Amino acid sequence: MNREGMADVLEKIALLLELKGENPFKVRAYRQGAEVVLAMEEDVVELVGRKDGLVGVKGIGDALRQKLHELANTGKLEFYEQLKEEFPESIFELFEIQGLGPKKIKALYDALGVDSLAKLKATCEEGKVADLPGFGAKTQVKLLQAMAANETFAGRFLLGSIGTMVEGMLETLRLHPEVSRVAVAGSYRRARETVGDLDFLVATKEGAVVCEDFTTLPQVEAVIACGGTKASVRLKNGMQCDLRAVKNEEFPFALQYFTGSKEHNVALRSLALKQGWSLNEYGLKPVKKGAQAPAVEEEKDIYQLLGLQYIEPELRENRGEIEAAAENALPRLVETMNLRGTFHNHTTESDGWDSLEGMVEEARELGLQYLGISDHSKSSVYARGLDEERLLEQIAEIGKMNVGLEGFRIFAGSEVDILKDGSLDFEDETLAKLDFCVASVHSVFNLDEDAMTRRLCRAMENGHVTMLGHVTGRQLLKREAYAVDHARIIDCAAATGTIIELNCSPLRMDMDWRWWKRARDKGVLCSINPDAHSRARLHHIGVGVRLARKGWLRREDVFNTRPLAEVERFLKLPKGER
Ligand code: DGT
Ligand code: CA
Ligand code: CA
Ligand code: ZN
Repeated sequence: MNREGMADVLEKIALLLELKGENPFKVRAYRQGAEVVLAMEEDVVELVGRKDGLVGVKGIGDALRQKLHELANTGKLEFYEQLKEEFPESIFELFEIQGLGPKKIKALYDALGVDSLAKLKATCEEGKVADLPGFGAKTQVKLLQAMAANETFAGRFLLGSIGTMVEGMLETLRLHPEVSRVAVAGSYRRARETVGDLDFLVATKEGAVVCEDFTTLPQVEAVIACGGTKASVRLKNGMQCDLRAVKNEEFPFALQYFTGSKEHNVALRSLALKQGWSLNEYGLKPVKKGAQAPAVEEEKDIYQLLGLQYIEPELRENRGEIEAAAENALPRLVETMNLRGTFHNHTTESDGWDSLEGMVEEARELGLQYLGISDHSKSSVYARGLDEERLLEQIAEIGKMNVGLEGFRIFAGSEVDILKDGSLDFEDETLAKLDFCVASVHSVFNLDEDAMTRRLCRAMENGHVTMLGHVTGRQLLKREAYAVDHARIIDCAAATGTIIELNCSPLRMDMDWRWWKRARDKGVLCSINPDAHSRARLHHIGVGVRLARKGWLRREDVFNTRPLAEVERFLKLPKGER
């Protein structure tokens, strides 16, 4: 059993225990175990196979260790098999529905025998869910909407969650002796926040061999098609995945074509036609007979011979990039290596899974110079939000820890709740004691657009609010954004000198990439924040950079590319003078 398989079993045990109403700490232990297994740097499969391999690993207690051991050695877990017997397999479908937690699922199951999506839908349509205590007509409508949303989202995956898998597949393909060039194209390469299918590309003389071997990769669950130039498979995580095998001289054209977007390609092809070239996925031909096509070895040669600057894949959405490239006016985009620190991170003080020490250790391993800690504030009770007293203790602890750190600084902050009227969860005198503050909405999502926009603007008008957190509260593939007027938010951020966060938790990617260019042009700074709830999730800053690039952001537009000394100076100044 591989790493993902083990984590999946632990995650499912957590769900079933929750459904049974078991002790929440026990539930949490399994969930955390799944996270640890996924994040471990060592070869966890090998470790688990050895008798004492996992002794002393943080987040994995004795009971969990024995269960993982059993899983690794027998491929099965008796405890899980018995637990599963108590429920039908289809019950897991219900956990995918927004607004349905274990408590509600249990009630539906006990009272109405709902044990699958199909049954839930039928039961809602019959109006029976409305009559159930604790549900009501409104909830019933919401559930129907959530099920409809699930159908529209079905089959897409989060960019931020598939990176390790994709890089692993690329790496294996690169090692193939018959392969000279490899790339992943499509929406993945363009850094769309969600990805439909994966489009791999190889240059080879032995297309049939490579296609055949591709279908035997460990990530593959089923083969859909396999021929001399193309293979199509379904991966274990449910994703569809194509491989196209082309000749070496076709590779740049295929890479350009299959990277897309379709809209970008259409515009590029019509530009080529105007210049006398017919461009497709195999090559470039003169429209008039007799003309000679120039040599193309790399993808960038195609742009160059059309008189364009090279257009980074993230920008290829036909949103002005071709016109800018023609005028030599493309921005030089921010890069991961430009980041010097990051803000908006949680610890075990609120709902994070790692201690302050652990988070700092990871940030230093990432090569950062500073880390902003912002645990939740008191109104976020579900997340064990800090009250004033606990916040002051945390500030003191951070202060003490900073003394011992060389060349690194922890910034003490708070992710302060924006209350319904736009006031904040802490008084100004408390906020004044912080190095920085992220203000976010975590409740009352159902205001109309104008009221929600005024609420966010009022928060930004507070002189202590350094940044606005996850602007729309969206959860990709799960929960729609709440209504906000982005243009007004950006204007207000510009007027008040408030930074806007690019929350790069894979589920969020919020503010959306389509708005960043406008923000940048109004002089609003972006902070690429992982909203990390564990040390492993600090690594999401990398995918955050890709979304920032997609939003046309340069190094100078991203606050956390600034070195520590500059950030310290910035945070000390009053908002209006920065
Ligand atoms: P996805 O998979 O839905 O996340 O989005 P993409 O962009 O990866 O789309 P996909 O996989 O259907 O196709 C990959 C690329 O191939 C696409 O970005 C552009 C190119 N392509 C596909 N169909 C067409 C087409 O009809 N016309 C043109 N010009 N390009 C196409
Ligand atoms: Ca695709
Ligand atoms: Ca495709
Ligand atoms: Zn938040």
